[in-house]
Amino acid sequence: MNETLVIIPTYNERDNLDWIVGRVLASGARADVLVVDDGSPDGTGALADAYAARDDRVHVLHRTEKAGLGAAYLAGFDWGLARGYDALVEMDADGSHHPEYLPEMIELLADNDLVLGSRWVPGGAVENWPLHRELLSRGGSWYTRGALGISVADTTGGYRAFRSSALRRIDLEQVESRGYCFQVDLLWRALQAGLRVVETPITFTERVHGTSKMSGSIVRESLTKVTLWGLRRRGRALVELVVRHRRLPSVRASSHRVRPARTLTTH
Ligand SMILES: Nc1nc2c(ncn2[C@@H]2O[C@H](COP(=O)(O)OP(=O)(O)O)[C@@H](O)[C@H]2O)c(=O)[nH]1
Ligand SMILES: [Mg+2]
Repeated sequence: MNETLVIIPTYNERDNLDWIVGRVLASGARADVLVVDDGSPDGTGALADAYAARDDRVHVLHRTEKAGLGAAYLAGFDWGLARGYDALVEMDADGSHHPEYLPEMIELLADNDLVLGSRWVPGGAVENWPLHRELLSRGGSWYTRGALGISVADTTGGYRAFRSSALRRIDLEQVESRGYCFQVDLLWRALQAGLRVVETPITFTERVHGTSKMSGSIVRESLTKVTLWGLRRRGRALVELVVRHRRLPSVRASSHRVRPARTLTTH
């Protein structure tokens, strides 16, 4: 078994599947692949089974219905952690995340817990993306940074490598997001858990085959959740401030008692 598992969630990706799996296997990353298919009506699951039958580095997890990107990844993480992989990688099926970056990302895991493929750091880029998607992505990262008080440039990207031991430090059962907001959710939890997170520049290329599953409800879920987490964070900060203030008088009272002793020792 290879030490790295690349998890590829699929929903109606039949024209992309063989191509993306082949590129991962040829990337030089010595990785296994897990396709997590949500019962795609276009037969992606059957294509993945056929690949798995001819190459034992390829595995397939079939789920019965379209339950969102986050739910698919959580199932994939469970699968990979149960089998003892050292590193788990998230990758879209549509070719937007170039498998050729894998060796470099996995190498970065030597000193980090989570490596984010980032479009919005110097050296990062997007190709063939409609302007409205770029604005949504840049705007989403900007809003998330402000709401959560974090300095990550690309908070919503979906090309990531996790050290398994670090992923185990996050309570994955608590992850509530099911849609694309899952990416921000997991990043936020990773940072709160004190994981060492690093961004590495990637070029993201918009898909050529098939259609995007991005939807208004996915955007709404993200906006609502990030706003809520941001408010909770500010609420917690406020509570801490109040508690610290209320402690101040007692600190002053105790220093009262300390002072005579100090006077004695200095004379
Ligand atoms: N298993 C599963 N995969 C999904 C689901 N929604 C999206 N995906 C996959 O997630 C990846 C990213 O989706 P895509 O539609 O390309 O999103 P975009 O790049 O933001 O437009 C692709 O591999 C999709 O097939 C889902 O509900 N279940
Ligand atoms: Mg895509």
